[in-house]
Amino acid sequence: MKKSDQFREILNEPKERNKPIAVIGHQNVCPDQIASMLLFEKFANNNGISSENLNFYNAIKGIQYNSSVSIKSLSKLNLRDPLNMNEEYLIVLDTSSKNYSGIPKSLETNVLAVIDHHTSKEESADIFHGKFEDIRKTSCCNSILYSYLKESGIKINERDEGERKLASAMIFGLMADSGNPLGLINLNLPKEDWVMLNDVRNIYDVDLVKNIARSDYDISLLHNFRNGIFLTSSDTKLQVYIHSVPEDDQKLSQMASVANWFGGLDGFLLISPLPTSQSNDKNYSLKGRCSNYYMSSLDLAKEVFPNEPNIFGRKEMCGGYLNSIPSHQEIVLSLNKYSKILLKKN
Ligand SMILES: [Mn+2]
Repeated sequence: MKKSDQFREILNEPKERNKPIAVIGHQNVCPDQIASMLLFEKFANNNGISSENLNFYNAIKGIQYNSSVSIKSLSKLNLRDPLNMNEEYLIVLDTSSKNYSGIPKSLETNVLAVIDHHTSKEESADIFHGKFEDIRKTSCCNSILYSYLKESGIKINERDEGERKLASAMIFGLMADSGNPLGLINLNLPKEDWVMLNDVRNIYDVDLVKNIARSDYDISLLHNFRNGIFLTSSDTKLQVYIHSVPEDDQKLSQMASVANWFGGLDGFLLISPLPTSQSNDKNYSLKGRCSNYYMSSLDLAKEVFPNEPNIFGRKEMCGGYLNSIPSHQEIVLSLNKYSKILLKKN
């Protein structure tokens, strides 16, 4: 039985009982999640579930990308606070983590389906389980949702403006989640992503994507790197940059992404001193990025800073705080060590 058929079957109960379905993503809404929600809505509509019976939730604790805001404004999605959730049926998209989704504890057993592309997590009490689970190692979640539409013969209508915006959101989600604006030509992309990309590449609005991208893919941010120290591995493209002055948190995130993308790096760690107002025992802010399909920015950060307990994140992106930083020599040694692990995997 096809995944799309299994998923359709799961939706039958709320459909027949005419009950609302809560659709939840992860906190710090990202472009991929918005595209995934919109694709779910399209799939549900095509299967006799009206949008009035779909409630979308998102715990917005911060902004992951400027583009999330722009992508959200493309759609009519009304994102509610998960604290107000009370539906009998829940669909979780783009995360498998209870904490990261922010849903109330009392509703955890109401999960019908979990669809996610973050596969690295080990089994723990924090992981969602539902009657239907589709966790695949794709670059973005919206490619998985798109595969259900494709299997069901549901097309994106290029003559419809809303659908062109949807295609733009899908493309932007892939760009952001594949860790690179060049995600669109990344040969390591899994099959689902290629299929989606190939189907919508003539539909999405190039100018729109270009405009949205401008804020997050601003190459002039590279000028901010004039006042620090770069430490680099000898045999692969891994780099640590130690900035000399405190910066606004979102600026740091964008700097890390831009350096990683435009520097053509596999992995990049940016360390910046915290402003004295923010630092207690924590003295530095850390941002990690990677665009190599076979590595994890979180693993890299843990290799370079083995004794720091406050580093969190995932494959493409991690962050956290450091109490102290090792000597430059030690950092380079760690980078070289991780390079060797990486070379073996590749
Ligand atoms: Mn995603």
